[in-house]
Amino acid sequence: MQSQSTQVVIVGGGPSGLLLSQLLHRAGIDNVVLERQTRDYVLGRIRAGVLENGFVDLMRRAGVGERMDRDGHEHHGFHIAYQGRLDRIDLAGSADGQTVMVYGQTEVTRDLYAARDAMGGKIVHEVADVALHDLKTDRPYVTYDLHGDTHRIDSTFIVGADGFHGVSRKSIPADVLREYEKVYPFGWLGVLSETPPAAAELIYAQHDRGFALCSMRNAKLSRYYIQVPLTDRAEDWSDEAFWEELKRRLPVDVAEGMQTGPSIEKTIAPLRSFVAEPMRYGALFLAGDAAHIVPPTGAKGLNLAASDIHYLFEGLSDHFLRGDDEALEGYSEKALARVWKAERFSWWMTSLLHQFPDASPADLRLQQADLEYLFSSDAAQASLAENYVGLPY
Ligand code: RFL
Ligand code: PHB
Repeated sequence: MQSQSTQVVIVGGGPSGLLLSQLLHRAGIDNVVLERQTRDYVLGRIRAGVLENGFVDLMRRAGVGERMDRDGHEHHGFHIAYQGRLDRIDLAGSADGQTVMVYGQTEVTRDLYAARDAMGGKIVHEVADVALHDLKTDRPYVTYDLHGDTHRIDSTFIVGADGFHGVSRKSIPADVLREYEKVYPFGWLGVLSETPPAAAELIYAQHDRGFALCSMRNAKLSRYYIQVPLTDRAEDWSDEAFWEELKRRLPVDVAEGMQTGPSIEKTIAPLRSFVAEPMRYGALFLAGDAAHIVPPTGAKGLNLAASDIHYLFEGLSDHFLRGDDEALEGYSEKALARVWKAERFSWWMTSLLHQFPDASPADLRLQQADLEYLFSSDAAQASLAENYVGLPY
């Protein structure tokens, strides 16, 4: 067994883990990131595309904002299409001038890896059988296998940033952990294509055939999603079938004007609302998808990971640099208060825009009234905008 020690072990080298690692390192706090996959695998995941201001600020604070500020696109609004109409949510006008940044999770992760490399950050890839030990003591440790050898790292704290399927949350005893879950009866089929975006701003479409979303990564790269039954398989959807179905769900002029091309990625993601409480167990702190999942409709998943990391970084730096544990003690409560509000928003936006297979005629009329209310009320639009740009930390 090979042993080492550090101040914080971070399980998971996705955006949450890497961002925390970078912030801690810059504050002089030693840490090691353990990642199950290869770097190429992590960078191959096409996920989030819309960043809140809070995330953007945190990237800058971590010294990794340069490429994002240069290549990211600030969006002042987005569209909602329904019943042949295309209405705009004016984010900047409704939410005190606040906007969002369109910059892909792949690029965020790439920038974070580059920054970690430049500072000599310790990231161990392809670890297997990660196990957390003695979490209720002040001498916790982590063991893992790497290429057949067993390793041990002793630390003061362990951060579980290992996503929904990670080992960290499962290390909290069942009689301590409370899990809240809502599974939706559909998924999103997503396609990435090297074509110009259908429109300058995102379009969320509510349609009798199901939800659709037109998003983008840059002027030459588009990202589209359509709601599909959970029984569908991505490989059964040809590119032609995807484009045809997408266009049927969009306003005619958008559909007629858009460019299509070969897909360079095509996957189906199930939709789920999930929260695990508490987000701390002894020396273990959960962050990001390890603790909570939102359906992607409000673009909140990665952004919630960022607010967790913000609170956790404050707590850990106060502990190590000032000997003050107040922020760390309050981490779970503070993070969860913001998490539940984002859960509410993502559930609401999902309910507003999707077709639910078991919806009654009354449900459909209520959904329609919700949309009509939204576009007849400045207050309702301001509420949507306030949540979309991100509630304050
Ligand atoms: P991740 O990205 O899942 O990273 C966790 C990492 O932990 C590793 N891991 C382990 N490592 C060691 N030992 C183990 N036992 C391990 N088990 C797992 C994994 O390999 C992985 O590298 O979680 P993190 O860092 O918390 O980041 C969360 C975000 O990835 C996620 O919330 C977003 O992608 C959600 N999301 C969106 N969020 C937004 O804010 N805006 C969006 O526009 C948006 N769009 C989306 C999305 C997610 C989507 N999918 C596919 C779920 C669109 C989609 C389609
Ligand atoms: C994306 O571009 O991948 C994206 C954008 C907005 C969402 C979800 C995903 O709500």
